[in-house]
Amino acid sequence: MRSRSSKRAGRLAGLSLALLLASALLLSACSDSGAQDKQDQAVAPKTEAGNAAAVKEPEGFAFTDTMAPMGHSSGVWYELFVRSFNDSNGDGVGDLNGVTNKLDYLQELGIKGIWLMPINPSPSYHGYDVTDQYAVNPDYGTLDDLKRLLDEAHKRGIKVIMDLVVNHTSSKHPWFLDSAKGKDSKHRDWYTWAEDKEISLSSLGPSGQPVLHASGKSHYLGMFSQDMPDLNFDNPEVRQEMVKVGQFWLKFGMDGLRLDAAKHIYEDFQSSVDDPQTSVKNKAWWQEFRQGMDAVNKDAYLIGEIWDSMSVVGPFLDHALNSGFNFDLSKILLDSAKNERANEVGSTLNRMFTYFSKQSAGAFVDAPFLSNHDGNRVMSEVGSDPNHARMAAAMLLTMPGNPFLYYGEEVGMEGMKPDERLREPMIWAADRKSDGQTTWEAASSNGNTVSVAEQLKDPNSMFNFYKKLISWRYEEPALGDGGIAPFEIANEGVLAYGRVSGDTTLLVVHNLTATKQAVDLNANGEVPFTKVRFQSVDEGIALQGGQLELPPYSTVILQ
Ligand SMILES: [Ca+2]
Ligand SMILES: [Ca+2]
Repeated sequence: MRSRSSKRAGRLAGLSLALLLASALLLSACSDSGAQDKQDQAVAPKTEAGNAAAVKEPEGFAFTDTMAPMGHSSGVWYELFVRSFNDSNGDGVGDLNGVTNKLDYLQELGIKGIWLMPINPSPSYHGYDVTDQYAVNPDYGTLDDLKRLLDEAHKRGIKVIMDLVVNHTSSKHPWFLDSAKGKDSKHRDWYTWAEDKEISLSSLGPSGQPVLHASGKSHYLGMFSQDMPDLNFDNPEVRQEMVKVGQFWLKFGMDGLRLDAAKHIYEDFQSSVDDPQTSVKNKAWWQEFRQGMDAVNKDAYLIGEIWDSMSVVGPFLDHALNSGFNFDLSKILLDSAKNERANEVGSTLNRMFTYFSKQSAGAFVDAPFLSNHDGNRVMSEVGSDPNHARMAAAMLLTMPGNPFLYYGEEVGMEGMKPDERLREPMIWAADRKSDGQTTWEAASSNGNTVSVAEQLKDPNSMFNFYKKLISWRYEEPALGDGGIAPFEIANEGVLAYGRVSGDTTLLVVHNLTATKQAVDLNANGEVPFTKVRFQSVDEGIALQGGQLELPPYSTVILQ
């Protein structure tokens, strides 16, 4: 997977070649997108005004000629499942006041933004099937509690966004109950009925799953499940209503929205996956939504779940969403940590960001993450090896953009599929009956997890490791805002990449392995890095004349 150029000339020429290749690859990868998109991708990026424009580098050394412009990072974010996080009233169910009570904890970790998983009323434990978009789940508290959470978060410099489930509702939502009454009901066309639209009952979903569900003598579309009927976005009333919902929460004080299943607005059937109209219609809808949100708050942060490759994500960043979660990157980082193998992170991201920058006119902000509520927890995914979990974190937290943590990741919580095991109670104290501990379900994957209270006291804990790495990003803004460039090292166990912003050029080097590694940074030409700016371990890192020594499982940032 990892290509290496042994000659310095190869590295220097690498960028323009990489750009050409990227354009060619994108052209073939995006054969379904519109002609304008194709044209955009074929054009090499210009040095536009931005925070990562042309870089002055010492003579004889160059990462890249240009870095694709991108928007500013707002810091490290934290995805939080309210039901499992912290309980304020002793009923064992996490709630909004419980989150408020832990804002000081999140501030100490260095969190600048919280993503609240669904907080609307819902019949399910997870809440992704909403019955009222304008209310708060009574299990979690009241609108007043939410207001207080927002006020207290803002006092601490923490932004709050919430999950907005736009693609579908609960099958118990009053709109759907009305729609199901019959062809003359007011909300009939708010959902997709196979018989009304002459859709074949043998139609399958994007991954070949059944998506048409019986209701009386009719069948409705529910892409995810029969409990989650898809809203019909061809109906202008639906579009207006969902814009109104988004505006309601921004006016309420939310700093933005995490948009669930963003690509499934129009990707409903197997036949929609390859239909160019799917991408065109998705983009048009999210641009309309963006305009609606801009009317209330131009700074609203919109981040979408587009669980797909970069060629699918790109169009969503065109005057629509600020960010798409980087699903491709999470796989690469976890694989590198787990297998102690350096993958092509720098070149892959450089190519990806060139494309995203073009699509977004330089405005996109990447959203890297390791895991979320839909995937195995990091610690479990890397074989319960804390060294691997730390290296995954060290890679994540030296990536451009807004890194997202999943609650409990910072204390090494475990959990493998099924979903319930990924969403277990946060472990606050050694005494599992302490104040705030949620008990709505057993934390059965986390019997051995060292609690937050214990980790706060231990300078070598996973929590304090995360805290240290997060603090680097605020000391050196280039880690958040800068571009990324590949740096070749002829050692499979050592991953390196450049981070570049304005006049700042950094080299991040990770030893992913259990053994000491010595690397010659000058192997392909002399490098200008003379100073250790940050290091993840207290001892064992040495830099002299381009010779770098790295102890096992360590990260260093050179300048
Ligand atoms: Ca409670
Ligand atoms: Ca849909």
